[in-house]
Amino acid sequence: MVKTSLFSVIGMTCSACAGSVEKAIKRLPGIQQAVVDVLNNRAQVLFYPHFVDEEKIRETIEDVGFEATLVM
Ligand code: 9UX
Repeated sequence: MVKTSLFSVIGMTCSACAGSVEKAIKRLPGIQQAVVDVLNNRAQVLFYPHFVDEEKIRETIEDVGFEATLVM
């Protein structure tokens, strides 16, 4: 079963920022899709909970250099 989570991502100033966040998320196991919206400071992620969880995704976004919080 795929789960969908929405994160707030603060600090992205260009589309390359969004691209690097997307790329980092997609490198994790269990990610089906990641869409990062620089204009709205959001990342929507579809993932398989058996392989990865929200906190791991959140930490991965932070590792790229942005402040991430789980919205829903
Ligand atoms: Mo370009 Mo976005 O260095 O921070 S990737 S502005």
